[in-house]
Amino acid sequence: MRAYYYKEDDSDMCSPHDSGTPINEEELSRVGVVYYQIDVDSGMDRINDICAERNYKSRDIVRINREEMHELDAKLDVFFTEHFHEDEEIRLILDGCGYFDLRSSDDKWIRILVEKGDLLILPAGIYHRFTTTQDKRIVAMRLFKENPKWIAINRNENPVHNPFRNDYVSQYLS
Ligand code: KMT
Ligand code: NI
Repeated sequence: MRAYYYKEDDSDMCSPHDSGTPINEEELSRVGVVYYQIDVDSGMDRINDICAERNYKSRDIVRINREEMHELDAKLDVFFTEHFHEDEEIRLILDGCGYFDLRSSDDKWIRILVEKGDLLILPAGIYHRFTTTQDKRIVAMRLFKENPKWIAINRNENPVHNPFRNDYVSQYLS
């Protein structure tokens, strides 16, 4: 995992956009983001423990690559549209790399490079987006609590009136 402020430039979304200004785990925790490093080759014990502690009851695997994902570029455009969820977004990277971009407390983009062994937990209500690195290949385990509200609420110009977003704002941004 490596986090830094995102630099706006003309390169495509899958290029690094590295401003050179790093962000540490403590700063991430201030916007509610939790990170664990997992040794994914040494079995599932550690991940099972985290799931038990945090009440994650189900999981599945998403494989993003040109061969296995229908209309890969269209899917990536959807993932890269700024949104939030009413549940945590929990991803354990099993192979490949990707970028999670999320909003800092002053509404700048923070880019997080994730790779094998990174477990990233985005809190409910945080605005974020996802893309792969330029090779467009990543395998990730998605972890869920029971019955997650798995919709993406896209950002637009109007303020949202959503209790989950409001809870996030009052817990982390006020
Ligand atoms: C999401 O919700 O953005 C995804 O599932 C993207 C792939 S997870 C690395
Ligand atoms: Ni999301």
